[in-house]
Amino acid sequence: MPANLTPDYLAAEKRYRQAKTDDEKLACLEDMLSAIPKHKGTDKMQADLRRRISQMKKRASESQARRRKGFSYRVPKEGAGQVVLLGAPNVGKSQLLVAMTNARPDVAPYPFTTRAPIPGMMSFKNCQIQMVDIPPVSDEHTEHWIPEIVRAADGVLLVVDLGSGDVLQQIEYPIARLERTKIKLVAAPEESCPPNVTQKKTLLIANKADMEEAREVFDTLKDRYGEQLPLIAVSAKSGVGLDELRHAVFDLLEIVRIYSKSPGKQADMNTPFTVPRGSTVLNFAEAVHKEFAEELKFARIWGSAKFDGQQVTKDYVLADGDIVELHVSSSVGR
Ligand SMILES: Nc1nc2c(ncn2[C@@H]2O[C@H](COP(=O)(O)OP(=O)(O)OP(=O)(O)O)[C@@H](O)[C@H]2O)c(=O)[nH]1
Ligand SMILES: [Mg+2]
Repeated sequence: MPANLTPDYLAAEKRYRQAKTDDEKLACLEDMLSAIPKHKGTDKMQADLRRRISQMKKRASESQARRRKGFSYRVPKEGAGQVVLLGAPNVGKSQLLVAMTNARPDVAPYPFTTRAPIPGMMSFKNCQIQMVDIPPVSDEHTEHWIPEIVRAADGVLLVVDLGSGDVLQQIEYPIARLERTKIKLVAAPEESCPPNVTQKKTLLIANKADMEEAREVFDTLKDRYGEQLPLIAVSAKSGVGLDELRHAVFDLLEIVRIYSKSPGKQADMNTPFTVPRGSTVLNFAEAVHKEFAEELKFARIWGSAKFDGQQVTKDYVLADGDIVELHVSSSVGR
């Protein structure tokens, strides 16, 4: 039986995809459930929505309980991917979060300013990417939970200070500290790495490029680490290099943006889905909705296909920016 989803439902689903916080997501899921037509054709979708609402409520009450006990250091992932700002004290991690995202952590000219993880969202190419600022890693003191935050992230920005005299130590110490917990910071996953070691894709961010001595220190850094990790010079204060950094973060996540289109309608080019690079039409359908994947017959593609609107099979590999029109055996989603 066709699902005949209403404009109200589709609008709520779109708001859900744009929602940044768990509270917003929960409100959208509840709107979707109240707007979905109640008949047999939508039974599975209704059950799925109820399950997601109850999971979201459970998560909210768990995090409330954790907040009552103290702050929670786990940062639930939001958006297209999560990267963590790792580094020695006072290198400008929090200033970078301010420069790149909507978050407003404390920034101060003394070490150990940041005491808890602070997430922010970076908008780039119509995607929302989560950046998490954390307390410093230092031989004086390192919060014991930092390795777990790094392990859970999709990537690491290892930040150093081009204005300081100990830039090599600012790299060596965090690398060694994480190695003790079997985390290796890498440019790209290495096949030779033992299976019990977690590899984390990392960018080396040389901050404070506006400082007088920065050029010279950057050259030293390039000689020593340029081959090992991708190196980007930035100034969180002046904005130099931040555009290159946004591109590099997007690339690090290895995602592609796919725009969904309904038959006979224009695609919404403001809110792409993001799926891992190499995803097929079927993987994309799964990301849109389980029902679409189950009922998928074929798709039409605008973008990477030979001609606009070309019909492709489920195993077609999508490219960044593709517009996809999913065709399903019932009229789910029309
Ligand atoms: N000149 C210059 N100063 C910067 C830059 N980025 C940060 N700073 C300054 O460096 C100091 C430390 O910045 P924070 O962002 O608080 O450093 P942090 O790495 O978060 O420090 P902790 O939270 O203590 O680990 C502040 O005085 C900032 O204003 C930059 O690009 N250029
Ligand atoms: Mg800080």
